[in-house]
Amino acid sequence: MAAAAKAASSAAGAANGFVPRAVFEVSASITRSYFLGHHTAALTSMRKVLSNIGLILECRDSRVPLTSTNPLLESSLASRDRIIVYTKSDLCAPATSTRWLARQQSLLTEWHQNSPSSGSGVIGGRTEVVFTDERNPRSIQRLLALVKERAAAQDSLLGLRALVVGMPNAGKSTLLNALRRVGMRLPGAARTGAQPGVTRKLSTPVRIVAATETSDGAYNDAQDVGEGVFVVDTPGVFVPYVSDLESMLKLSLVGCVKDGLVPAETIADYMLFLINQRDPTIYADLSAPTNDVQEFLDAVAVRTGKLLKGGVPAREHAADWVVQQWRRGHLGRFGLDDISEEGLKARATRLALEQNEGDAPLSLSQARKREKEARKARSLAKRAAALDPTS
Ligand SMILES: Nc1nc2c(ncn2[C@@H]2O[C@H](COP(=O)(O)OP(=O)(O)OP(=O)(O)O)[C@@H](O)[C@H]2O)c(=O)[nH]1
Ligand SMILES: [Mg+2]
Repeated sequence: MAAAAKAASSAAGAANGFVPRAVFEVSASITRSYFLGHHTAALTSMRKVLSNIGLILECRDSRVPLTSTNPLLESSLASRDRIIVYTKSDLCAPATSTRWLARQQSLLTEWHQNSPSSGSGVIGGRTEVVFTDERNPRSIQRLLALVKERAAAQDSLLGLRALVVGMPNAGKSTLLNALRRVGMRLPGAARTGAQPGVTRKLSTPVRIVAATETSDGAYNDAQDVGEGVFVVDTPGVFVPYVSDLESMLKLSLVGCVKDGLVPAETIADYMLFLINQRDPTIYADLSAPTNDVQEFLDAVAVRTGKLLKGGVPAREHAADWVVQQWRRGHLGRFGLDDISEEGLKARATRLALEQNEGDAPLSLSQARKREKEARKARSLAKRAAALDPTS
């Protein structure tokens, strides 16, 4: 038996009696704000160009379709038609789950169309939902077909300008490049990267669909899209304050906030908790099933040679590495939000309650105030702990 298979089988054996944690305990003091200068500047620039924009392509990470909603973007850009693009669909389910993905798509479409509190920001026009995987040209073609439809419906000689928006690291620039690659057979025009904050400014318009009429008077397409379709890339914009702790963990795990803001070990622990609820044999090559993150990270560090002087496991390094592995789909491909009928119902009830209780999205100054208060409480708690001789 090969070593990996042997390890997997022994871990599966060990997993037989393994009971995963039912709840994830986390300190309420983790940072829940990540609103940077360029996020505010981006919103201002978007509002300035909005009069020339006919369509919003709002990107959300398909692993967190509900949690990666940004009410700030919703309200700032609410006057335009939009298509909600659930990016990275290859990471939210195994490649064989095409039926499951189709069901998710129809549930989310229904959710956006029927629920006023769904976070679809209901705009003047229709809200369509598309799942994309940048490496699957078919998924990009489906989106392009919808975009062309919108361009033809707007019937402008100048064509259509679309703004691609979303949370940091949602895959906006990658989507723009994929649309250009499939729509124009041209190489990418935008810089992309695995960390949030790669795009810092609005881009110049990038062509993704050719003009209907070519320079020699011939016609390119059955649909009249005038001068064609152009897309403007934008920097990712985070929400001013995340009131729900688990949402902050989810957004950190998918890479929407800068690594380090929430400690790497906490994110790795949350990932471990989620994997354990599915199938602890997913990490059989790295560790025996465990609910103890330190034990897990020590095993990962030993297995991958991440050791400090004297052979001490480099836990933080191991935590960073193992989270990257999950983000690349090497430790299971699954979503973090519950997109079942019951899950969506529960979400709608919660949103309605929050709105009734006045816990609606915070304004920027409210959010700053709340973060300042939280920081003050954290430092007071630290000082009190340092003074307490029993601690
Ligand atoms: N697996 C997978 N990875 C993707 C997909 N789309 C984007 N990514 C990855 O996600 C990361 C972020 O992509 P970007 O396009 O830079 O994200 P962004 O939204 O422009 O990020 P900011 O400009 O920083 O806000 C990169 O590592 C991409 O390779 C996808 O469909 N599948
Ligand atoms: Mg970008």
